[in-house]
Amino acid sequence: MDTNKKLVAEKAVEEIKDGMTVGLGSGSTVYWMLQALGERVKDGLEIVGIPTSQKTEKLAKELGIPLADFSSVDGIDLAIDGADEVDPHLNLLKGGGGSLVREKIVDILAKRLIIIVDETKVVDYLGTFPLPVEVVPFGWETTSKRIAEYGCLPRRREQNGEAFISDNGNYILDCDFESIEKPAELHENLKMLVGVVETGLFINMADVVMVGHAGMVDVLTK
Ligand code: DER
Repeated sequence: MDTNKKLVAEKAVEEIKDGMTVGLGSGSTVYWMLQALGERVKDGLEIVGIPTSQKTEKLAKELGIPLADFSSVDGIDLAIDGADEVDPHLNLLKGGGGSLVREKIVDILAKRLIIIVDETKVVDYLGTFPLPVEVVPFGWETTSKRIAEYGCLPRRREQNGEAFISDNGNYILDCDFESIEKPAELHENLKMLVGVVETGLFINMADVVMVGHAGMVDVLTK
């Protein structure tokens, strides 16, 4: 049982107000956020959600959370998402769940981004967790070699013995950097490489990080 994840997820849902368009992140902490949001919708909360993955979309529908897409909304009031790592500057390493592209599209548009994690995600430097990079399948081997020149070992993510395919039809390379001292610079360098769609480095995007630990919630802001 993810006690601390459930606690922090329920705390974040308190920030959702009637009439909001809400970015719905992905992952196991967000799972608890959706459960709590579904209860509030049952009690009459009026919102629309923009899901960041097919998995989130499916669960939100099962919970009766009204959904919309970008054809019908022109802004996002609040996004709530998880992360794999959070550094002291609130920079994030994300993509462990393979949804980093849609997460970044939604999260960067949101007027306010709240990240929900348990204490295991708080680090001094990003990079202990392998950095996910989404790449176009065509020529991925050459893209991988270019990424490796920045000092990592890219591994194509597999699922059930086959290449993992993202919701966008791309591959994910998990890149072992061990420690990323300059995440903003690394993101810019990788993003420039042909074949790279997006990296899991979310730089200067989080407004608030809520950390669940020992039955309490710490609220971190920049
Ligand atoms: O892929 C992501 O960035 C997700 O938000 C996810 O990795 C968050 O981790 P969690 O499943 O521990 O909440």
